[in-house]
Amino acid sequence: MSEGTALGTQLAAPAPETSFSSTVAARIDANIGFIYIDNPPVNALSHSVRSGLSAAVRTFSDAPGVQAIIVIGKGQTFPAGADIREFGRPIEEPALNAVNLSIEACRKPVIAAIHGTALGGGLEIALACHFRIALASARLGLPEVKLGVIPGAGGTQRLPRLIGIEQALRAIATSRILDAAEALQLGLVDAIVADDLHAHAIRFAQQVIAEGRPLRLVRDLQDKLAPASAGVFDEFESNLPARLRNRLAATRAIRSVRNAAALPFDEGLRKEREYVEECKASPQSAALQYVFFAERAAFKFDGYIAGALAGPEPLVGIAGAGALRTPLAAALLIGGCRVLLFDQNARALSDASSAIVERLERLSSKGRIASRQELQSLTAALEVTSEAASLRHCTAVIEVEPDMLSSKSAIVGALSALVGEKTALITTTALLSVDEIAAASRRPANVVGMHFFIPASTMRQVEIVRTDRSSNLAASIAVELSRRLEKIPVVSRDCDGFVGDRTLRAYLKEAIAILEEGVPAAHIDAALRDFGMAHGPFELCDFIGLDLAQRILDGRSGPGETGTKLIDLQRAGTPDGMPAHAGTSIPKILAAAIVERCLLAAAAEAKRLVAEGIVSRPSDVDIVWVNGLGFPEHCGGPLFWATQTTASVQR
Ligand code: T1G
Repeated sequence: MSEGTALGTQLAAPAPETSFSSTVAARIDANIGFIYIDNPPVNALSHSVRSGLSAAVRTFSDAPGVQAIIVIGKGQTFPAGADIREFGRPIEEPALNAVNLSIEACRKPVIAAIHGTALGGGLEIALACHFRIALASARLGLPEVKLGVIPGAGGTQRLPRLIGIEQALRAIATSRILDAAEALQLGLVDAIVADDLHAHAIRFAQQVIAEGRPLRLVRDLQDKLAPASAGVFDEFESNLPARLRNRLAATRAIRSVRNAAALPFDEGLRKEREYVEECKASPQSAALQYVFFAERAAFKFDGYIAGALAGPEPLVGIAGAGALRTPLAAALLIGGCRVLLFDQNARALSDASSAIVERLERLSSKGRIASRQELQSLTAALEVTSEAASLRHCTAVIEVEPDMLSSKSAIVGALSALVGEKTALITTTALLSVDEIAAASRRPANVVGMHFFIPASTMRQVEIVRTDRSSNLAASIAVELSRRLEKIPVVSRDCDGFVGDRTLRAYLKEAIAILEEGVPAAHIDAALRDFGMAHGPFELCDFIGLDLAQRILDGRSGPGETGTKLIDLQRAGTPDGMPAHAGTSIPKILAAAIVERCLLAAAAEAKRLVAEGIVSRPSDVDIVWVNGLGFPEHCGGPLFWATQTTASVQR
């Protein structure tokens, strides 16, 4: 099979399909048995899929006319993993492991035809097959560690046998997803095809039959398991990224891959199962699965209009000269939007346009943009204008003026006279009242806020701030733009600090209170960092800049008489004169008390936000902390964490 060639095969009229369960059907086409998995939206491997797949393989295995079997997903993807919604329940037989062992033991070639995202248990099915072909656009991975578990159907034993120990460690312990080209290069798939997966799968199967190719059982492959020294695993574990350092599932994934090199296959499989059960019972897996569903729930709000971002390439205007202009324009272009850059000053417009193209070129050199051709098409989607009237064609116009009420009100007021009746007019304020900015608009219903957490280029969180008059359409457009920007939106009403800064304020005030009781800032930072926060509270103030941190702390009313001056704290250093943020070890009981006080203060403020209707669900606050404020994902967020600790959140 030559990959990438468009080799069509005219199919005879297909034979009727036979149902093996509510989500698995099969049919015989000439000498090939097709098994279709049809469990939208992602072909998750719920019980009906496992039982239907098992029955179909057994049937075709015994069918005399069938010489090869093809497993293929209907809809958007090959199975994307176990059904996470079944995790909390006892496994109904057949377990996926058993299904995979039956596929592997089949005496006829079983071929996985992969498109979309073959993830988790889906990839494990493909690994149990004798051959694998994939569409060039497919992605493959074992991201179970993101859910606090490890691959539990042979992935940690079979993947290393196909791609080697070190590549398998990266894929499993850090949930690294491979594109089809890399999968081919590593030997994870046998061929990739440009299109028409169905026809190519038939062609591949006929070749295997014609050549009498011996079945390739991954479990029997040993050559890539070259004895890996213990140092490889220890070094890999010590170099895990910070977010995985305290992650039980990452350590168990490494241990299970280590077993692949050290133990017989069936023994390694048995140990893998033990680790899965241990991880499933851990609080971390509960928290990570909570975050998984919370992030998806956040995209929906009462009144959400699906498809609000009209068309595949919506035109998004950007107006204003703030620092957000370049990264936002580049991200919108990469997200498939056309961008209309507006500036009345021709020179400023030219400079801004050049800055955006340079950023795209930098991203391209880092591999974020796949090819020169894609870079050219992204650059071509950037339009510039000094004619304000051109903005009326935009689905959304985003102002990126510096965060001052005068400049934001002026630009929103001016733009509101220009944009179309259904255009979302988005203000990117971090600290100002969206209500007040919208008051300057002739069309307040069009106005919503988008607060990007800094650095905007890396933080996944964005707050969509609705005023009482924001239309559902404007809010829905902003949510859909978040998806194009690969960000997680949380829809908030307007209040001082929205969701993140308001709860961060409570957290910082508690940290300052502890400092004023005589605990050094370095101790407070160390306690929260050891808990898993990306930064301690005072480190965070340094990271975002003391000026912004002070404005967050003071709120919209500005510095009160009793307001603490962070700059004074910094100048004073810590009471015992230690350099702030020095490495330090503090008594565990003190560290626990510091963590509890600071996080319970944030949790209490989060409960007030929910009670006031600022957000529609508690999990929205949690994912703002996880994706915007560096809270450890495997603890779920301050509210989830508070319900898991013994302490009461009542304050
Ligand atoms: N189980 C149940 N529901 C799932 C699901 C899953 N595995 N994956 C997605 N959904 C739901 C999701 O909640 C949403 O529902 C809808 O599908 C669309 O998802 C045995 C134990 C596949 C890349 O970790 O990464 O296999 O909100 O909005 O952006 O060893 O979903 O519409 O009601 O994310 O196109 C391993 C998790 C599982 C993959 C698609 N697999 N999913 O992204 O859509 S553990 C994963 C994803 C496992 C084995 C182990 C993404 C996606 P609703 P979406 P998307």
